[in-house]
Amino acid sequence: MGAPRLDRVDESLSDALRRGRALLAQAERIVVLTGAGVSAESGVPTFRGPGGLWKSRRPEELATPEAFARDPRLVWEWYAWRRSVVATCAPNAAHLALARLALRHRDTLIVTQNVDGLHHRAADDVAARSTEPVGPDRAYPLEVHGAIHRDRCSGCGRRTPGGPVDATDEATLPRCGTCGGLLRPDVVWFGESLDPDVLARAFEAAARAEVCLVVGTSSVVYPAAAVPEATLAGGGAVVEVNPDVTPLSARANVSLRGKAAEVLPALLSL
Ligand code: BV8
Ligand code: ZN
Repeated sequence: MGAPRLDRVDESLSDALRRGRALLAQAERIVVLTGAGVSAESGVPTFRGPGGLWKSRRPEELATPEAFARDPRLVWEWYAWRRSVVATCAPNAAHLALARLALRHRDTLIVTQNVDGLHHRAADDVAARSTEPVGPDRAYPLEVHGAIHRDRCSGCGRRTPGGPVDATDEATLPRCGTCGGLLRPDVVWFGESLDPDVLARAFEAAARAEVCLVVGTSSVVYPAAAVPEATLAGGGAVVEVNPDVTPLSARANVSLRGKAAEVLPALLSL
């Protein structure tokens, strides 16, 4: 990481907001990268923050193919619990502000590391209320780590909408209706490669973007954390929204120290 940019040490949030708004207003192409922090105010626990632990286990221990091979019941118990939490959550003001940006600003791509589906739901909500005849798909995100509400067969790879999961015993775990293989959540685990086409689309858009808006991620998981680096390498700017400092903060052109649901409506308002 480069040396911290001292010109911003004492910048107030309002100064940073003003600079962030100016950068976004001039941008023709915008890429947004979101992480668990954008869903925090919807009640979805983050990975590394308070509540990020589950029964004193770390995501890196459970979100791996090895953990699933070793104890599919335990991994399904964690995902069934997370599905039940997400089912009670709704998009927050940050998701809605990002959906409005993507529906209003032609060349905006939302790339999310989240698997909770809240960006999709925000896009549907905003498009349904819009007076303009615009479909929600422009605000649908690129889900680089998959979707927790979808199942995938470990045998034949068939994808199906996630059904109810009885994780009380290995014998009761969901199985594929086609080949009988064990189903798994349709997410990318640590040590698994991301879909190369999805990844290429994210990096191509980031390299061309004038601004990469990075919201609610600890910027430690690769290759997703490299998306804003592609924008910087292409001569674009990075605007970060995060209450905490992250490894990206020192390289961001603007770092907004605040919560997504509070900062984004102000940053993205017309
Ligand atoms: C890959 C889906 C090629 C599942 C996730 C050694 C061996 C093997 C691999 C590696 C290795 N060393 C490094 C790697 C690569 C590894 C990696 O990066 N590891 C890290 C831990 C060092 N990456 C991979 O394995 C990737 N694949 O590289 O393939 C390969 C193949 C084989 C071998 C080697 C390489 C796959 C990574 C995908 C893992 N799947 N999720 C599921 O969800 O169950 S990752 C998961 O954590 C999330 O999806 C997210 O991407 C990631 C990071 O989490 P964040 O979203 O950033 O959330 P976090 O809690 O960390 O931070 C929240 C942030 O929000 C904080 O900054 C906080 O301050 C802020 N916040 C809090 N409240 C708010 C807020 N912000 C705004 N508003 C608020 N209110
Ligand atoms: Zn199958």
